[in-house]
Amino acid sequence: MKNSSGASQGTITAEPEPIDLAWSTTALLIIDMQRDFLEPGGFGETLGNDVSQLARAVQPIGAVLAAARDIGMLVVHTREGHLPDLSDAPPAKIERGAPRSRIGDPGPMGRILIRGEPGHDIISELYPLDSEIVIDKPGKGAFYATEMNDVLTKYGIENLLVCGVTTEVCVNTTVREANDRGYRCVVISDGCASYFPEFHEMGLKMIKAQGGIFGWVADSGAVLKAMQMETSSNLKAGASR
Ligand code: C5J
Repeated sequence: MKNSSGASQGTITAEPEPIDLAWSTTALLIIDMQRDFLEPGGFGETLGNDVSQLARAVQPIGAVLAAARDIGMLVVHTREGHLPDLSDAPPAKIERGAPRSRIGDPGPMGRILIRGEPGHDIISELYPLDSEIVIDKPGKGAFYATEMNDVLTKYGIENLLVCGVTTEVCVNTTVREANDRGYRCVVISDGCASYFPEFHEMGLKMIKAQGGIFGWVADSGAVLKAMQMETSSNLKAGASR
């Protein structure tokens, strides 16, 4: 479907209301689908979490990622982590709580939450293509101390399809700041997960409440339906990236 300026767009059935998105100004943003959060022995587990809670988001993200690749949509992956010398890790973050191991300590997947270690990498099912953008972030939000806004601006991005982990931490922090920066965010409900199912539910409710105070929420089926009405040739023909 084309909008009034001739750009390919789709309508996503979302809450609190449907939203029309032009695909050429939309990016898929996949937050922190890293081994450190999803696999035993990583950062998430050292905090006492049941990491199996996050597995349910992998298949829905994989389906949307495949559709995004098919239509040539910009894909951005993020990874939370720190430099090996921990110079970008505030003591307040490292010292917090009583985890089994702290950030920077050795673990079965290398040093916990450290860039370049196996645990910091993205899970194999969602591994980025060389052509996709990977942004390393030291914080929970994807804009703090990163090149995120410059990258999105460079590609003319106005809308974000957001998924990843965890719903109430890195996804919510990122969406809140993206919203303040003027991006329309559609959060993919089943493409997000939390160690705490009730926080996942509330995290999504907080985004879509009050007329969509931070953005929209749609499930992967609704996003895929809107994207699959686009043909690869439509977007690829108009794409300059
Ligand atoms: C957390 C994240 N939960 N990616 N990080 O520490 O949500």
